[in-house]
Amino acid sequence: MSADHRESNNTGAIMLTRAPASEMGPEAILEDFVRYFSRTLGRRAIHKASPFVYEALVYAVRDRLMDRWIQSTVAVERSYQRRVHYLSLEFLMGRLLKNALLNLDVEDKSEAALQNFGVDLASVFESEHDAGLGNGGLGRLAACFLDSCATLSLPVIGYGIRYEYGMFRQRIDDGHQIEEPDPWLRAGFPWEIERYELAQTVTFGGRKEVYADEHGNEQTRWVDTRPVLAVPFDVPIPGYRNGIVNTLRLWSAKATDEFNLHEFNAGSYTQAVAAKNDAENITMVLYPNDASESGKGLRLRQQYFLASASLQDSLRQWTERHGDHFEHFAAKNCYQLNDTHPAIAVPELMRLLVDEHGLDWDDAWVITRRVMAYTNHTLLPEALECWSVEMMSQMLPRIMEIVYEINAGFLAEVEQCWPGDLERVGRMSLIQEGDHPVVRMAYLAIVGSFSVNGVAELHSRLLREGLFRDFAELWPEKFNNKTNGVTQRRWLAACNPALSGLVTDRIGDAWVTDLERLRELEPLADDADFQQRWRTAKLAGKRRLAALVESRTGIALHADMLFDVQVKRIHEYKRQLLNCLHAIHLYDRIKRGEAADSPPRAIIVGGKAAPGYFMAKNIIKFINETARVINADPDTEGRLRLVFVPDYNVSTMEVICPAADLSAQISTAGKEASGTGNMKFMMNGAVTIGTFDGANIEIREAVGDENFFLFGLTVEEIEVLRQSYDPEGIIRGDPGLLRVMERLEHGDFNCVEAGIMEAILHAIKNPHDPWMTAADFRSFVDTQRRAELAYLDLPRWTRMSILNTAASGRFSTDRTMRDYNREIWQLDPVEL
Ligand code: 26Q
Repeated sequence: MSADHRESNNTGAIMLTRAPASEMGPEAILEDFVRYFSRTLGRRAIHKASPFVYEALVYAVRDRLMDRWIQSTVAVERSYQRRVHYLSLEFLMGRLLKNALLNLDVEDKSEAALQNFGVDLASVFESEHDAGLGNGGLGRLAACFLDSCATLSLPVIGYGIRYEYGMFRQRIDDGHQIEEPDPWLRAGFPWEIERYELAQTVTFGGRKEVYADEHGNEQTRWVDTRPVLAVPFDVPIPGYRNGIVNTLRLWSAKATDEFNLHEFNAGSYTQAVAAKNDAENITMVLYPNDASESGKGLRLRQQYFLASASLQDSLRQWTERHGDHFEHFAAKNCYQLNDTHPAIAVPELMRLLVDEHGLDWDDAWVITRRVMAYTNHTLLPEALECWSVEMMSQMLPRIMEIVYEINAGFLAEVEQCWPGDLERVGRMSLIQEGDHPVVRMAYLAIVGSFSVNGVAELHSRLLREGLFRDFAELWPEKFNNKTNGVTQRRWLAACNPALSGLVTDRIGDAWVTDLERLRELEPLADDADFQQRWRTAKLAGKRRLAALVESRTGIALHADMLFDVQVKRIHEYKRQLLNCLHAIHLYDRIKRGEAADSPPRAIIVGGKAAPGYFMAKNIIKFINETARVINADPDTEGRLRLVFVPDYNVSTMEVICPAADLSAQISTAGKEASGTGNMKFMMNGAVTIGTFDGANIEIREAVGDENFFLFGLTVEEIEVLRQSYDPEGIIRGDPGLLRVMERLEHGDFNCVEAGIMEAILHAIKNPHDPWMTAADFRSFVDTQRRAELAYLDLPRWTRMSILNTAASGRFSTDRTMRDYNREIWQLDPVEL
């Protein structure tokens, strides 16, 4: 090994500063691949269906990341630069191989290497299991952020949980959603590296004991605590062709040896084993975002486990260098909290600084408030996290004590600002009093941080004016907006070879790291030859989706149909119900012989319902029953299809988004924080039919009103109408909606199961329907009509499609990360 690969440190160890570099040529990749396949994995038969082909290729690719990974890590350590720790309970990574090959620029070489065995790379990609460590938008956003930070050379480390079971897999059985576990680690996860030597201990429970220290001073300590070991598994995050590899560090829970021994010595072997299970259960399963799951103790344990392990890990790195001197800590560290899920990091950092590192409360509080930053992802008041004081006191007594102390100091600040305003003090308290007092985690996050951001302009404004109004009045400077984005490396370059190939052919490939360059497509929007190629590329995407739909549902779609797509988690506020009512309306038109001038249309819906969300599961059943009737009616042949795509996930979206013509973003105004699927569709040339909500507004601004189908009430109109909302009156006054309701009541789409149709009908007719589905029906139907007429005019539609892609530059997470960096993080790029 050459001398520049090593150096000694003060422990006498020889430190590797770089791993031996692996060659990037096809021959070298081939050689490594074969060696891993035969010598490491011990397999002989190389064929298309072998899972070991995937595994051996990952090892060969990982070797090629390793050198850069070490160098990137060393560069950050050496330069002593400021870093960001992105704390998130979810990282919805999906598959990693294709993106790693793209970012390393070795896709063609790997393809060539495998060709020697008659194995095509595409089938190897398909054999990779999704890393489904997230529910939806929030989790996928974290994954896109990591890709962009690595590409921008920003020193950001992701901290998350290595769940044994990711997001459940969805099966549709007789129209119902059935959840199945996702044992994604069963065949191993070849990207990760276990770093047992960096394990941390996280402690739960315990009680306070007062004792006298060596000077006779009264001190407190915590005894009878239950320790759990947090073992990190590192996943490499390569930047796009820039030599940077960042880290995603996922924590896994293991019972500690002391713990077991303690129980064992007390004579209870079975209790010791049960306790081991208890500890290791912490990272067993990802919670599906679920109203019925809120308040569950295991979820709080997950949150604390992540927060404590991650903070300890970063404090370990600090004290290794600086000892217990924290003067410059806040200048060099920032923790971005992905929603309130990891917000318990606020009191935990206080505990670590005060109890473990001997700082004064006031010094520790100054530091904490300078390092924490909080991102909010929801406007639904019922979705704001609260934890019962009783549970927190039991599970984390010292943390609860610290929350009380933070609250006391904070309420004194409020009192000083608004003397005598007791109502305000009650409103703003971190503790909501009552029979069952709870800790309001969002307030804790706001009080304990220097930055609070929403994820789209409208959302951030509504946070300031509504949900967090009191706090925005107190600290206007804390509140800011960071509009979401998506990474174009995955969501255009990798998932849509036809369209991205065409784009690169015309304007070069600079858009891959500078998405605003897509604007250069604008002059081509009316170019007949380019339009023809554009349509051909879109058709390729549509054929691919048609094949996927046929294989999963047996339903055949034609690529010339208008692909009208709504995929996202199933939730009432997202109004999949409204979409289904429109499908029934179109069916009704066909049955009445009124639809002769409509283009053939495929309405494609997909998404998972939280297992305990009764109404969301009803909606899935309702869509499937409606689809069954529509698709079986010979009158709809070649004209209308309604499909529910089972098991919507990241890799399914990679097939869906290139195929969409129309992107349905139809949430009740003021309810969707941002949306990010809307951006993936736009980037791939879909036109949006959308409400005045979330990032739809910014999408419309970017592309222009003539290339966007806006419909529905605004936030203000919704709030006014709510006072006098009369859905039955609306139904009576709208012959189209009336016919749809009559068909439903008449049992045309009868769900045999009792209660489902009743629940659907009641939801629509309820004057207190929070989502006001009936209110937007007419506007939605009329706007859908405008959209289908536009689709019939091929040059016009193609122009709109091109202009949507061309205007999508703003919605790259590269831009989002630059915004975070400029206004919150202030990081310097890593220099190798
Ligand atoms: C709550 C309680 C118990 C267990 C889990 C949860 C839980 C889990 C996940 C609550 C919420 C989530 C996820 C929320 C989410 O994905 N929000 C979406 O975030 C996107 C990224 O900012 C936005 O674009 C979407 O508008 C927003 O809905």
